Amino acid sequence: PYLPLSLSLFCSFALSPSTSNQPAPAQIGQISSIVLGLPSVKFETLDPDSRAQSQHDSKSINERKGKVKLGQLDLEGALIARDRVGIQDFVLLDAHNSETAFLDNLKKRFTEDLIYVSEKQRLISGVFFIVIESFINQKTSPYSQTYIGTLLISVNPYKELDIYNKKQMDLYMGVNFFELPPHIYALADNAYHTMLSEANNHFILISGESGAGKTEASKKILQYYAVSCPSSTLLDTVRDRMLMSNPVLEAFGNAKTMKNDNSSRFGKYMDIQFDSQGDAVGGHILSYLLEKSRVVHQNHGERNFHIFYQLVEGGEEDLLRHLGLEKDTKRYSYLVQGECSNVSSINDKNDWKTVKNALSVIDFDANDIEHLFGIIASVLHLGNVHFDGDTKGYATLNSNAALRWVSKLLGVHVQILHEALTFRKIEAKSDEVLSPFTVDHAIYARDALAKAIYGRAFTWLVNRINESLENKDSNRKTVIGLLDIYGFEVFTVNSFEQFCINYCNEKLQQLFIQLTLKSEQEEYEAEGIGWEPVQFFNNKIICDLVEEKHRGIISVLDDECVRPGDASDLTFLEKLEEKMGNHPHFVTHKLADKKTRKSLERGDFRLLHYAGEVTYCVVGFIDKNNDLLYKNIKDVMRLSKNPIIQQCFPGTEGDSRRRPETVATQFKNSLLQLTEILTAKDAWYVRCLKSNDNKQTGKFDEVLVRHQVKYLGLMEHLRVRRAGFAYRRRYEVFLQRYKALCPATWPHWRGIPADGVETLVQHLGYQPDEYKMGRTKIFIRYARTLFAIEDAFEICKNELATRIQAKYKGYR
Ligand code: AOV
Ligand code: MG
Repeated sequence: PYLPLSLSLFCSFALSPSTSNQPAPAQIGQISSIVLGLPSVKFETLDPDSRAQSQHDSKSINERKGKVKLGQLDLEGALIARDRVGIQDFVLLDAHNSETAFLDNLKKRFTEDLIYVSEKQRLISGVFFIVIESFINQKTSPYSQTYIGTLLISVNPYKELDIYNKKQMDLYMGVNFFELPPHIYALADNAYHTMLSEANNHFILISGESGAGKTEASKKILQYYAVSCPSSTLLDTVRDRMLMSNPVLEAFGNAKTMKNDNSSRFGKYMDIQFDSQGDAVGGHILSYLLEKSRVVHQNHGERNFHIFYQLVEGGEEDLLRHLGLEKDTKRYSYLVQGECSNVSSINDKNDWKTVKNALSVIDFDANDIEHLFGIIASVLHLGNVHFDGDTKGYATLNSNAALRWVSKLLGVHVQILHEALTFRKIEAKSDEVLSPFTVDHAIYARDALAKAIYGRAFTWLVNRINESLENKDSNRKTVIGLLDIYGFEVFTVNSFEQFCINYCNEKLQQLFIQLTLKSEQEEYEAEGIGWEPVQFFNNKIICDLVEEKHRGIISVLDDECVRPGDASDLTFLEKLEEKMGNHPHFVTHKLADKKTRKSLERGDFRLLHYAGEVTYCVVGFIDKNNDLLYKNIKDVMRLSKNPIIQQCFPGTEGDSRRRPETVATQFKNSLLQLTEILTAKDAWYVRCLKSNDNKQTGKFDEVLVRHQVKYLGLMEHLRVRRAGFAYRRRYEVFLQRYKALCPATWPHWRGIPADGVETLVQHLGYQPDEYKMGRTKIFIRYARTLFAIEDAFEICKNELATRIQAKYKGYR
């Protein structure tokens, strides 16, 4: 409905003046020369007493030169400083295609606590233009974007930097990406303003390996929106809830691993919804495959999910008594396997307070909290249910105390629970037969129940948070989606969980390649632009290896999961060997050459991922993929008096005769949906790099960073960016916007639009290397070129406005 109005507004505004109002070419030249000089050094010209003072980049410069003044371009000083602090816009690196220059620059900046580097090719266009363009130029393919998404690189400093505060937020608010040093706030702010002006949806893809800083980056972005978007009392509630969802989900979904003390063990995609005024009005979270196995087993040096320790360490005495818990994590079997309950970087007591407070902000009442922590405590008690073998080797309960607590907290009858954990119910014709469990079977059933309870409670929690973030107002909303998922990880022993996590990272890398390297180059080709292709490693081959229908690893695994008879982890491995044979990214002990064989066990398979080799141990693949819970245990849970458990185990579950989808297939499908969600939006990328493997402050491990730069495809991205075009527009759209800048195209161009554009850019004095004429679009190489023409357009518009105002003055 607003489109015709905007169109007519624009037309009446732009079409009324005469041609004499255009800025002369000299004026445009002047503007472009100012702009041309600035991109890499502009920040160095800021006033040390105002904006620049709190900037790290500018601080170093001020210390060095001490005489930089606002508006004065002290180029010499800026360049000296630039040598020391590196270049913030990596597209402008002098020794462009060199990986070493790229790394040197990262290191130089890292040493100065400048952890961000970005490209500054993106421009924000006026709203009228965008509205008209979306009217004329409907998107035809999901990848046909006007810009490749902007990319920000960050290197984990492993120390608190004083660059995340209100003062810094204020500094970046509404400022063009060009104008200040790169920062996560700059990216957040530009995504926000582009979303507002273009009235479309965006997403920020945060990627990098485990411990690289993705979760921290996503929190900073969310905080930025919470603090800097316009505010009203009502919306403050939504905003607080959005912010507070973070500590809650981290408590339940993060854990200490060998890579990261606060490692995300689930994937998270969060839509932040904004109304047309730019107010954050709601949110929605999608969660991906929680690593449930951690509930019952942790490797040495790792912990269970934070919430268990927070509850035991921080829980109030009354609460603990009510839950039957003791204030000692060592008393719980599910918490002691990693032998590292206490971690110096984690304060469970304080975190408990934060989580409790957060839950109340999210609108959890006392009942919710009682039932939720009842479940958490029941898992701990369940871990302490131990079994002995009777004379026939069947499982008997070692002591009833723990089981009684489980039954109390879950609101199920103790005897029925006891039976479900020690017998399996087999339905034979019209009869039911109870078959006793061996000790191993009973342990398996107990652990399966603990995982199911925790996993389902986690899903319930996400749904409950979503209810509290929901915006029921049906007004038009646009969203910025934030994706923070578990990063690529390689441990000493890698299992089904790492397989899923690393597959997910392959998919995200594939998306990045599709959206930046591939479609970009394909567009140049389609438009007939002379283009020297930039070669890159396309990891589609690995994605296919994992997910292809009937042939991929997941498909082979699923087949083995349903095959009656002797199916086992080892037969799964044999099937893989048959199917994958000589795939270049797959190897096993049997298939390997003599040299490689030494590093592989017989039960392993190795994948050559985009980010490196990972050896997976097949033990547990079938079980974890099936994720079975005995029917009688489900039946018991359905009788629970705990309202959360009732919702988690609905009566209707299992009614269908169809076999439920396996874990890997569900995950594959959810990633497919995620890709669809993302490709319908405009992209912004944060690529997080890990500075070293020891979480050490200030250490820049060149080998490690170089490896990440390589596998993330950053050099290839840079090459496409340098040789490519910052901006492209269909001829008719470009002409429509800028025609007032040339007498020959104003007020109407009678010929074909491409000729009109050629005439226009000739008039503006564009040099041949600045642009290319494609089949349907003009391609402009440098952002600065467009920056100049935009400035000229602004001047032109302002002059017109002044004239119109002068003309109609006195009419009232
Ligand atoms: P991740 O999300 O990428 O790993 P995190 O965001 O949890 O990694 O970062 C790991 C740790 O690095 C944090 O706990 C901080 O100590 C430190 N860190 C990261 N970014 C910053 C920053 N900008 N400033 C200061 N310290 C930082 V994983 O969730 O494991 O893939 O599954
Ligand atoms: Mg994380």
